[in-house]
Amino acid sequence: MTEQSRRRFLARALAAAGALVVAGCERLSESEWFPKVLAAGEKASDAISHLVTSRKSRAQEFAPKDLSPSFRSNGTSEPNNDEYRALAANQFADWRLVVDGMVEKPGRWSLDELRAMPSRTQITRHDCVEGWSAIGKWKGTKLSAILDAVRPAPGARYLVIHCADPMEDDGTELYYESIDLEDAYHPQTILAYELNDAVLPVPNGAPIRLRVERQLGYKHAKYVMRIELVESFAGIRGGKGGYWEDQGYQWYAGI
Ligand SMILES: Nc1nc2c(c(=O)[nH]1)N[C@H]1C(S)=C(S)[C@@H](COP(=O)(O)O)O[C@H]1N2
Ligand SMILES: [Mo]
Repeated sequence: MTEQSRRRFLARALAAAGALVVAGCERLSESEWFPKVLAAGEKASDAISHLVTSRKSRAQEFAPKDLSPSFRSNGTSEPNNDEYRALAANQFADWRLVVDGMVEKPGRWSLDELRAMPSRTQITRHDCVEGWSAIGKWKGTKLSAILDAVRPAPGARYLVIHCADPMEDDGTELYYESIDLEDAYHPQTILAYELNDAVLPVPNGAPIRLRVERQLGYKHAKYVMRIELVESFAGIRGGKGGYWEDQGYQWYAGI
């Protein structure tokens, strides 16, 4: 390489790195938990390099010795909903997961059918914005397997996850969440039916709850009833893609 071409190469590399850092910083300022990462002593340079490779990377996994003594419940611990109570009374034998919207082949699955599909088991840390974390072992159906079965239609971009639990005493405002197709196909994204080697308890979201491990606690929808594929959130509840997002939380809650 001549000195001139070496300089041109360096200039281009620096410009590219600068753009990445700027992109990373935008994400940093949007991310509510970033101060927590700094507080935990992670070097900023590590955080930035993690951010720029982030969407395909995996969340950290842990060993059995790291498991929290118990996994607390947060938010709803028992949905105040007659339909849900009837399903729970029967160990969810009559519950069906409905997957519809922008798909070529809408589907319905019983809990036994979900248990027979490709699964993944992972020990991960759950981080809630309220300032607590817990490490738990989750087993569940790979969401990618469900998507392979329903075949998203061209134009489908998001999965809206509709839950059973009302957030108001009058029974309205059911909890809901959403993720994009990239996170839905991610290998660690599962519909969990087991926690710590036992049937998923009601306080933690029975019969199934989403685990989307690179994101914060509120994205991990419990009491999942229906998954709807959509092109945008327009016309869906507050239009921001989730119960907490409608109150101002970030839609993308992680790295
Ligand atoms: N349906 C539903 N999903 C939910 C919630 C909720 O209230 N209802 N709370 C969220 C929040 S803020 C957190 S931190 C986790 C808590 O999960 P856990 O009860 O298993 O600890 O669930 C998330 N998913
Ligand atoms: Mo949370």
